[in-house]
Parts: sequence; structure tokens; C-alpha cells
Amino acid sequence: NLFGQPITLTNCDREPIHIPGLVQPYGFVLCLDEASKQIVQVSDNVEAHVGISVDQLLGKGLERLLNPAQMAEVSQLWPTLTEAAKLLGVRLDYVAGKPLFKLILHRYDGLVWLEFEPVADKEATPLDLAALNATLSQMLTASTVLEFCQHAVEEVRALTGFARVGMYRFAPDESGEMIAESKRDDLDPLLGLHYPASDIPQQARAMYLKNWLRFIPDVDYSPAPLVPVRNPSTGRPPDMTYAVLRSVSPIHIQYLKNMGVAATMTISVIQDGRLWGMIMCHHDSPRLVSYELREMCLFIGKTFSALLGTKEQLEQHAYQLRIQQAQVRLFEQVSHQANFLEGLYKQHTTLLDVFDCGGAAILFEGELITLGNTPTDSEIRELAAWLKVRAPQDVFHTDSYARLNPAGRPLRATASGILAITLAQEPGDYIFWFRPERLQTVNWAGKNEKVEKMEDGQVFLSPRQSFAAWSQEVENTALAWQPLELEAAKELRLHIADVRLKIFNELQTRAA
Ligand code: BLA
Repeated sequence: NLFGQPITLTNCDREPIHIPGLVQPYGFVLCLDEASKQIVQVSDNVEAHVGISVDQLLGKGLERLLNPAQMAEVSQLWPTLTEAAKLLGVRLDYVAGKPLFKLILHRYDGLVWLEFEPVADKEATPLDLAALNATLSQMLTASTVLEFCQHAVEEVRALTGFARVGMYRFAPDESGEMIAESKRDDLDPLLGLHYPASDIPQQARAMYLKNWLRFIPDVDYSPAPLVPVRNPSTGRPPDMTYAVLRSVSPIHIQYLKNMGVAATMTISVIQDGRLWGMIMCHHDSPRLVSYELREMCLFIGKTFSALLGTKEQLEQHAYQLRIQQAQVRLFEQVSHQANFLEGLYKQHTTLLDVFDCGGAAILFEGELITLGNTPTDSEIRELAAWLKVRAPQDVFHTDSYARLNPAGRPLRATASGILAITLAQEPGDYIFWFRPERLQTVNWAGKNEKVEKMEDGQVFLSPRQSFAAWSQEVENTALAWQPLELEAAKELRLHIADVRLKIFNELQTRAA
């Protein structure tokens, strides 16, 4: 390959996937020099598609391929071309069998790219604006991010007929999770599965910020090389970042084959210039999706990206409201209780209602009260003793207690995440909220790998292997505490201090 060394699992983040010098052979490519308007590179499968040889095209204009009317159309588009694709339908009359092509044009890297995709049906799919409208209406009604994702994947699946459409969301560490899925009944779910960052290397992520949609109609292909493979004016393979037919990294192709996937389409979801996630479509047999339909999915992806921020805000506001309401009720309860502690756990609203958490505990003047899923009494007392010495601040939080205190008991299943507030000037009394390890809340449902084979000496490239890698990375960590949760914990602490001061003053007055 052009990389000059074999691509393996360890160097694939350096594979120059934007300059493969190869195309997917379901279509063919002509590269025209921007200035001379002559054909300088052609994919060598042109002859198989239209019966014209590479030699008959190189160094010529387009007249060998297009009729005068089509030439005029291309000339008219020529000055307007950018990396954003323009589309023409062309009928190459002299080609037997497959007369109709979609001609996709763009300008990039000193070249004008003409990519020809055969049209599967007699006629192009008409753009169904009513369906698009219905899709957008659905998406607008969503009040949570998950609902929003679910609508999007269901609509994309309904439009395209892929066997599986999923929303893959990236975490801050660039690992990803399948957070919504629409699939054919007989397929195993991938919903809830996590994969490590390395499954999609950096250079691929950078490219997917520029080019929002990728399409592989048949993973079982032999790539067609560009002839010549290097652009004669630059001496290097041309940059195919925006080329529809760019041939995909062989590592990724192997990954898809191992998963039993035969065709894919993925659409970037981009927020504030960052890759937030991807809409992933899989099919278990080859699947040609028309250019127009792909454009429609791209439109959905861009609309999704644009609306995502408002859905996240809605969700954040709803969570904030829930916290505030629980706070207000707790404040009320502790103010009216003779024993203020009972207001935190004995009544309708408890500490568990304030935050998304697995358990909570109160350690007060030696007495321990627990709610929900918590460490054992002795573990909590040990934790309190450790906090008192090592982290005496009023509001303490961690999403990985085991990493913070490697010498302590790891408390994986109950308290990988801890939020604690002190209850007195003298540390030693605490309110705790606990979160379990993320792995405890994750299911591995991937039974879809038939073959167990070794790759690269010892690593098997597959979602199952990936999941194992992700599991190791996130061992002993919980969902991180959000700033709004820390703020609410601080408020609760101040309020409790107020109430106690009031009780203390009353007792003093009565005693006097
Ligand atoms: C690309 N890897 C990708 C892409 C996805 C995944 C979605 C983007 C492909 C595209 O947009 O067309 C990963 N696919 C997944 C995951 C699921 C899925 C996680 O269906 C889960 C259901 N891949 C590896 C390893 C390497 C690797 C170990 O797993 C390298 C060491 C490489 N992945 C790799 C490369 C690409 C890629 C090089 C770029 C492919 C390209 O666009 O040419």
C-alpha cells in the first residue's frame, strides 16, 4: 500500500485514510485538473462500467464520455464547485445495461472530481418531502436526548431500510456507547454497548468533521486504483476527504466483516465543532442507497446536530427542576422534624430523590443510616475516617474512589462514585451519595460473532474484544458528578447547618 508499511492494529492511527489512491468499485472516478480541465486521473474500473479504457480518457477532456448537452451542464456548474457536492443525473446512452448514472461533482485539492454512481432503479427515488416533514415533526416533539435519538434512528431506518440503525455517542474520553437503536427483530441488540476510543482513530474523526456522511454499499469489494495513482502536478495521491467513493481503511473493513456487517452508512453528529456522535446504519447484505436518499439522511443528521443543544438544555433543566423540588421538600421536612435527621430519610422525599444515585447514607454522631444500594456499615465508617484525614473539604466528590484511594477497599459495585458533604464544623459527620461502577450498569449483549479468529498475532478485531478493552479502561469508575449536583449538595449542606443553628439557639433560649 501507499503507506509503505503494513497496516496493523498498532499503527492504524497513522494510516493516511484520506489518500488511499483507491476507490470503491461500485462507481468510478475522474479527476480533472482545475486549470487545464483535462482528465489527469481515472479509476481503473471505468472500462468495466462504461467500456471506455483509461487510455482513451487520460489527458483528454470530457467529450469522450459526455454528450454536448451534458458537457454544457458540467461547464455551467464548474465555476460554482467547492468541496460541497453538486449532483447531475446523466444517461450514458452507449453503455448497455446500466444507462443511468448519478454524477457527483466537487472541487478539492486542485482537482475537480467527477464521481459516477450507477442508479439501481430505472428512475431515481423522488425526494419525499412529506416523509421528511413527518420526520422533523417527530424529532421536534422529543423532550429528552434519548427520545430525540430514538426518533432519529427510527426515521433513518424507515427511510433507508437498513437492518440496524443506531445512535453512537462519544464520551469525553472518546469511547462510545450505542444509546439508541432501531433494528430488525432477529438481530442481537447492540444497545447499551460501549467501545473504546481506538475503534475510530483520530485521523478518521478529523475527517468525519469535514465529511458528514460515509457510505459502503458492499464491504466485500476489491478496491479500484486511480491511474496514475499520483496526481502528476503534485506527485502525491489526491486528497479524497470529500470523495463519495473513497476506499475505506482495510482495518475497518475487517472489523465490519467480523461483525457480520455487509453494508454501512454513517452520519456525523457534530456539536460546537466537536464530533458528538454518529448515526450508524448496518445491513447484513449489500445495500445500495440512492444519492438522494443519502442526502435526505444527511439533512436529518444536520438538523439533529442543530437541535441537539436545545434538547440537552431541556433535559438539563428538567434534572435541575427535579433537584430543586427534592431540595425544597427536604428543606421543609428537616425544618419541621423534631429530629432534623429524620427529615432526610424517613419521609416521602429522601436523599435518594435529590440525585441520580444508587444509594445514600448519613453518618451523624456515630449513628449510621443507609438508603438504597450502599457499602456495608464498616466500609462506610472506614470511608468517613479516610475522608476526615485525606479530604477534609466540606463538599467532596470523586468518580473513582478506587483510583483516589488505592490502599482502601475499592467499593466497586456500590460506591465507585462518591459525593459527600460534612455536617458539622468538626469533620466526621457526613451525608453521602453513592454511584455504582459504570460497568455494573452496562450489559454485554454481543453474541453476534460467529468466528473467533486471531488477528495481528494476538488481537482479535471485533466489538466483543473492543468491549473488553473498554471495560478495562473504565473499571472502578462511575458516572461523573455534574457541577449542578455539586452546587445543590453545597446548598443542602448550608441549609442543614442553618436548621441546626436554629435548633441549637432554641435549646439555648429554653435553657436560659
Ligand atoms: C472507522 N470505526 C470506524 C467507523 C466506525 C468504527 C463507526 C467509521 C466508519 C464510517 O464512518 O464509515 C467503529 N463501528 C464501529 C463501532 C461499532 C461499529 C465501535 O459498528 C459498534 C457497533 N478500528 C478498530 C481498531 C482500529 C480501527 C482497533 O477497531 C485500528 C487499530 C481502525 N476504524 C479504523 C479506521 C477507520 C475506522 C482506520 C477509518 C475508516 C475509513 O473511513 O477509512
